Amino acid sequence: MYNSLWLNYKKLSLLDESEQRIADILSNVCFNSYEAENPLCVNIKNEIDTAFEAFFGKKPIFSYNVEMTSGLLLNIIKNDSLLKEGYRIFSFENGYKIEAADYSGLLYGTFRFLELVRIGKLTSDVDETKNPDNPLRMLNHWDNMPGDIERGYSGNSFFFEDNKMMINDRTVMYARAVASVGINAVVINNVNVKGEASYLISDRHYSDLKKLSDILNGYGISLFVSINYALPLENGLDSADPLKEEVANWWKNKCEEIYKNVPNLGGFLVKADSEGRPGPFTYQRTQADGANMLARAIAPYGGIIIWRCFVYNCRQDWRDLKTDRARAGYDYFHSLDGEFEENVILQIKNGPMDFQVREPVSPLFGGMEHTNEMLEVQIAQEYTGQQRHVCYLIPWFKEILNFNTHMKEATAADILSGRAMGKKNAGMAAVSNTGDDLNWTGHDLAMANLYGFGKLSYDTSLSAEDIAYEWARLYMASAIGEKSFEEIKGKVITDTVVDILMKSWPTYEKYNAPLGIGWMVVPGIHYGPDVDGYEYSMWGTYHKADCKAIGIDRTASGTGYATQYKKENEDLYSSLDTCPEELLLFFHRMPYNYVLKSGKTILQYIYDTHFEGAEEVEKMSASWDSLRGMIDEDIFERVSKRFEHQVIHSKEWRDVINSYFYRKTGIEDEKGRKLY
Ligand code: GCW
Repeated sequence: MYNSLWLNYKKLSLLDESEQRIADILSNVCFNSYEAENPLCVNIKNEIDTAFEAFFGKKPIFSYNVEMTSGLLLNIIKNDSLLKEGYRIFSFENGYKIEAADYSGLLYGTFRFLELVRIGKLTSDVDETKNPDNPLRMLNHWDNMPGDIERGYSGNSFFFEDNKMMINDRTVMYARAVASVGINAVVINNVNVKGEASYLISDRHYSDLKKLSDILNGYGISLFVSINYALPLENGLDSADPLKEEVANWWKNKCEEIYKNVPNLGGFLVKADSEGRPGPFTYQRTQADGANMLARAIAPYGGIIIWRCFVYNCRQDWRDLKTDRARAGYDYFHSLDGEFEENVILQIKNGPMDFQVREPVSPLFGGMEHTNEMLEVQIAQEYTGQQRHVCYLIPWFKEILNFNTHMKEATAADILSGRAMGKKNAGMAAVSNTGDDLNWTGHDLAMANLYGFGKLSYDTSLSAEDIAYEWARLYMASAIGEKSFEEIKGKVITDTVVDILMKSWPTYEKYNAPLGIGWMVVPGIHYGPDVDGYEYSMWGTYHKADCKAIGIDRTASGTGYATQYKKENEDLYSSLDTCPEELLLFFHRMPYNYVLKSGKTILQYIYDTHFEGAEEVEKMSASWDSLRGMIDEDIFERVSKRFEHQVIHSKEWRDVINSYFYRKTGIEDEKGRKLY
């Protein structure tokens, strides 16, 4: 059982004349440049049929490749303003047109058109032209072939079960939904490639891969797989040394075999030399040696190697006070700038650590002028409440995109879109938050991250608020049935949901690890507070709190991490006057009595934000309660249950963190609130 996400079409109310006019116009559709054999064309037509049947109670009359002067007209055209996968939607006297330079663009235009109908924005002067900002807009699924999902918080995999692939109607629903927000590439298996997953690229699974790839291609999506770097070792070779000819040849043959069977495969995603995964370091080779060897093998087929920069020593001795894990990505990759093949893209996590609630943007953005780069964010909320706490991440992604790297004054968005360096292999990837739960994302409000990531990766200029509004309107306010938006108090619904979403990340941050320090989670599961959980471990994630101070000096006089940025940013972070306070403890070791700009000491700030955070969750929960009876009952109940938990769990966070610092310092809360 699964729902249709934000494609949950319902009959439209058609209350007034203008709505009736739209319905009349849309009863005729003319699809020019229609190719009956092209799956994209067939799917575009099906999308229109499905939606219009739901909206108006009947399918439209379709005509193909004829001159028509009214109705909805779809057309492939060539002009300067429409680029690859772009579209234009506009009205004319007797109808609407959707134009694009290719069929993917036409599909995106169609989905957007259907959204405009549903959110009441199909006005008579509509004119929307969009070209995607990012060439690759990708989801990374960490699904394991037995069916579980690494860091999965919404059930099991819908791609795999019992070491087999699953391809069914849910696969199609998935493809439709993610395509509708602009996703054009997916990796279906976990980057930790083990067991049967090593053999995903083998005879055992080729025919299923081909089948899946065909389905996805029909929605403009290319299929990628994660691979095991040491695969030659499992196939009779005694080495995976990237500079050995026999290894390179093995991969060449492998790629030939793969592409014979799955001709449209997008390429490979590789996690090498990280957290126990094999890689070129075993053979004293560089990350570029490894990536390039694979890149050459896959290049003849147009394939791409997406090589992750999440490389660090995960067996650090906590007594080693010099090594700073935050430095690792840059230290390993920076000197390789310009050495990667054109079909290699480095996939870089947004921050130097690991998806914490707050981190600076990785210095690799802006640190490698001659290398293809893409961003990796995580909408699976591993460290941000695991889809049990509401945490809408798009406002944060916006901050990341807007970060000025000071490399040619390019923002992160300029770089990962490829436009700053004139690259065509670039983009954004998100570790997916989907599973086989009925609502796909466990928490219904977590669905806004899936929708939002897609929308943002297509158009990085969208605001987090607008995205939240449109999602809330589609998923909750437009999906209740035949009543009009006004009648169902649609504005109350969308205002309430948007307000909750927009507050959720700042609130989560308040009761989590303070001021950019990160990592105060229960080791392994990464859920719930455990301030010292990782403090004496080998993972390199230390806050170093004692009775006087907390934080890491990462300036030039400390670990030197800050020096990995361009000078302007190094200065920004290194000076206490300019370092953004939310990152203070990431960059500086500070005494608890240091006074912040607000006039509060760090300690009092910690107490205050943790009390506030927990209070804000209660308020969000109450505001959700106010929607009882107004929205779909199942959605309402599911979210209410999650809020019940979040209210309790945010207090747990509050009390554990506050008590920790109270006990370290012995200093009372100025406001006399209960500390333990
Ligand atoms: O965040 C960490 C996770 C691991 C994950 C790793 C990675 C897939 O805890 O579960 O492994 O990052 O990104 O490779």
